[in-house]
Amino acid sequence: KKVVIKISGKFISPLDEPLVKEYAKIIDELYERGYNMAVVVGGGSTARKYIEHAPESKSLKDFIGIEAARLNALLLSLHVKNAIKKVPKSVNEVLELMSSGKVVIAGGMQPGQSTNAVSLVLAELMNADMVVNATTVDAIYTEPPNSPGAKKLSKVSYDEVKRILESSGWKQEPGRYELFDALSLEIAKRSNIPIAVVYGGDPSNVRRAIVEGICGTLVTS
Ligand code: U5P
Repeated sequence: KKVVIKISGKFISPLDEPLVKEYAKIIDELYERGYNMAVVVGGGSTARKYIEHAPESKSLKDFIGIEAARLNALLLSLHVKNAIKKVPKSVNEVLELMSSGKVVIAGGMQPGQSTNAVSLVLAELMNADMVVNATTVDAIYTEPPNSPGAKKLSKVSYDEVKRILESSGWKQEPGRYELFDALSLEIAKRSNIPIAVVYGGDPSNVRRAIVEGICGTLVTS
């Protein structure tokens, strides 16, 4: 089984080493059980801080966010026994590193998107069965999770996720691509790649999604 794991930078950062180690353990365990994996790590609060202090150009802000995500990715890769200790900067490098059979751990790639888009591109490149998105919410809701009428969705379409995000003021801005960026949903849709949304604060949710198929929300066509 081939999977891409996208982990929010909120959970992979120098601010919480025990959690980084827990993720590393689970990735090694899945690798040793025969799963073929790529991992993408977000920029978290480090990226947001750098973005805040970068010059007023969206691409420059994205650019510094990319580097922050790469640094978090490198941190994780150093803790994962079966990972390549090099963070790819392009599709070219991703393909090269993937041919090693080890776990490739990526951060950002290019401006105009978030690490979510990177995870879907990697999923296409390796023909993955699914993407697990370990994020800051446990599921996708009909409205923003903290609003009173919000209902949890166990399954939702790519188009519906887009509608939900748009109705809550979705922005494609550096450091503020909420939950999914637009590109990630486009790529998931064109290649029909299911995305399992789970709460990333507990790494065992990732294992559960991959091994048992249990997740907060499954996004499909
Ligand atoms: N970013 C990009 N391109 C990428 C990945 C990330 O421009 O391929 C930038 C965005 O500004 C993003 C930030 O908000 O780095 C941190 O990534 P993320 O944690 O939002 O996914």
